[in-house]
Amino acid sequence: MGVYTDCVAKKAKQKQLAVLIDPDLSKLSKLNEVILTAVAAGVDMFLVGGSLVLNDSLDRTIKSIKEVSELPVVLFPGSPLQMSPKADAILFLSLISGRNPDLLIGSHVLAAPYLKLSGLEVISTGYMLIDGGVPTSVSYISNTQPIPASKADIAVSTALAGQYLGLKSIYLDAGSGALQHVPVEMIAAVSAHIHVPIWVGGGIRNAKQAAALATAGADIIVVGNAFEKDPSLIAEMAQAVHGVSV
Ligand code: 1GP
Repeated sequence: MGVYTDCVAKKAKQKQLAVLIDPDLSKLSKLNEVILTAVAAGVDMFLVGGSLVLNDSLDRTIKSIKEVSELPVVLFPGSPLQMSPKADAILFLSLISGRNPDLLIGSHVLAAPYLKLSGLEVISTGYMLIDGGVPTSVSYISNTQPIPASKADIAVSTALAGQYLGLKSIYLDAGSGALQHVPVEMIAAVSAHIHVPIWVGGGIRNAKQAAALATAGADIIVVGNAFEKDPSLIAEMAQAVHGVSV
């Protein structure tokens, strides 16, 4: 069964928790601690990627995960350079909240032949940047404006457009280290209008927030920074997310 098929099947049964590992930020000792704690906590998958990956840490990170876990490893690339056939799947992100043609289709054209050869499962994903109260790396590097946090209607229209274009999932991201995560009201509004799986990440710091977002309609909660700082949060966050009824 592919990662996406698994996601869709689980969508009807259980909310999911994905641990985001930024290969550049993860010191080796902390990386192993995060991976082992996540596996023990029963998380659903690992996402690997970041705005900048400055060395060969991508392959090393995937290898470290694969050594101790059979969980899916999904690339969450900040650029077309962040591809590795060692992963299981890739979120093929189109930045639909922005109007930068390179990030809507240009980089995808460059990446497509590599993806074909790589054997990676490709999950087309409408990536939506939502204002999290602080300028983010994604906003700066992509040269795009986030959707204002108060504009749930714009988020709904954008997500719907992405679904109508055939994108297989939608990712609402307040950006790594956001002051405020994506508003619960926005997730509820988007989830009421689309049927594809919804990923939500950026600035989620505790189990209460994760559960509230999952209850509002997020299918997969993505957490990076908070786990990097305190891996002991992973178990309670996994329990909270898995405990939300669907
Ligand atoms: C960022 O959604 C991810 O793209 C996760 O953000 O690192 O703030 O958890 P955090």
